[in-house]
Amino acid sequence: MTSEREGLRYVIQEHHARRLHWDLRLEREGVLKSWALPKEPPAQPGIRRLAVQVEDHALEYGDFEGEIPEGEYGAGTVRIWDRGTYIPIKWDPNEIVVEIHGEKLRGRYVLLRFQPDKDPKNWLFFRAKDAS
Ligand SMILES: [Mn+2]
Repeated sequence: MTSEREGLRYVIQEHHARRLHWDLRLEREGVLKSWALPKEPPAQPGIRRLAVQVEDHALEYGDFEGEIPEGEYGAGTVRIWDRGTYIPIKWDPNEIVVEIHGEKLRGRYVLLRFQPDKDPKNWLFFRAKDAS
């Protein structure tokens, strides 16, 4: 397992399933915490994307690229859209702040559970404004 000093694993897989989406995954306690984004993840501040939390995935899955066969869950093509490491700044039940070091996404990002009681799977994912 990666140590926190080196950074934990971060990956986004572009998933051409029945509907195109992006799977954001962050290593946490030996698994990949996972969210599905219906729209492309934002590289700049000011764009908030819905991120629907899905089941944890095994760490090894973060390297997966290829075809999920027809008839299986998530059938379609998976490609690595971005990967790297991240540092957790804050990991609360309803708010996660991370420093992402990827190729496409770099900087401080926030995951915010915006309806914790009504719809706990729904989060917003966005890049924080740069600190001045
Ligand atoms: Mn997916």
